[in-house]
Amino acid sequence: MFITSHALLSSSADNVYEMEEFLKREYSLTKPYQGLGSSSSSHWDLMGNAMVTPDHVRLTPDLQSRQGAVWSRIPCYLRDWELQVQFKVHGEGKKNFHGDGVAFWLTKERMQNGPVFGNMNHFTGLGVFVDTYTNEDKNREKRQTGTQRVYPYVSAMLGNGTLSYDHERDGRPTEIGGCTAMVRNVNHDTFLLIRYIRSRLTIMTDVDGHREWRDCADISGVRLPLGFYFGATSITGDLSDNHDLISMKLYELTVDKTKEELEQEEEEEVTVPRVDNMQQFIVVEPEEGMSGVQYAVTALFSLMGLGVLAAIGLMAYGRWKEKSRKRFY
Ligand SMILES: [Ca+2]
Repeated sequence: MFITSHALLSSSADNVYEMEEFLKREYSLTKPYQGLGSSSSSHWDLMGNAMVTPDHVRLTPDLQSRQGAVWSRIPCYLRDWELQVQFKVHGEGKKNFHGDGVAFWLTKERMQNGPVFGNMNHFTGLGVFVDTYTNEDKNREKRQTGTQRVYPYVSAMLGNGTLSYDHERDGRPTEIGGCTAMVRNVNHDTFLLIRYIRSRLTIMTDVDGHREWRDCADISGVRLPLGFYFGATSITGDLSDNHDLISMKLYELTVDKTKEELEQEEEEEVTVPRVDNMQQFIVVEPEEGMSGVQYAVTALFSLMGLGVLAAIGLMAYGRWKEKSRKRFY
């Protein structure tokens, strides 16, 4: 695979500016957010409680029951791209008393209110969630996995219009990849990178102030239709936080493709998002339960153990019987 050196350079946050020539301004949202929310010349729409300040777009303030969003007005027809997001989550709430997080989208639908981080459920396309509040029943998780996932947690979901985001389980049944990312109330800048090359979705984070991308998720065979919209949304409920979007920068990635590959792309026009390997829709929780083989081996040893116990029991019974006979005669 060949991608331009500029694209490779983007693996380091320090080299962000090396890629300026590939920056697609029509899909990017950067300071000073010219005309956003008012002017018809803006490429973005503002929604709900979202507010523009000189330094950021505040999707929600640190107040209960708010939701806000920004949505691109222009459908994206780029096949290979990289989205670099700078954002900030901060608030007064103590640990575990803040929420709910922020989400970044590339979807067929736009400007919809809803329960999935401020966007509609049953969406069509890609959602990348920065979930700051654990809804999953902690006892159940501990019982099932022996461990507990640490939040904030970044996760990706590919919606096909019918898949439902399970809020009570933090979207685990539909998660295709993710990682922990300590993004809240930190003094340094926090970034998220979503890269889509050759149907491979890579997510990286830069949240610990080292200015280095860290692997978060890597899923191949992700089929996304063209013509979807980028967006960012956020929601607060009983618990709240400031969810600030500082920038969304979209870069076009130049990928050298063979003639066959190009022809295939043309022929196999994707209309509904999907992941080739459906196994990837299953949440990987290695500690959970036992695999088939483990189960069989365990069952075998259990049976053997029972057999040995039974043999010992029979022998003991036999001897006891013999003894009691001896006592009688
Ligand atoms: Ca959650």
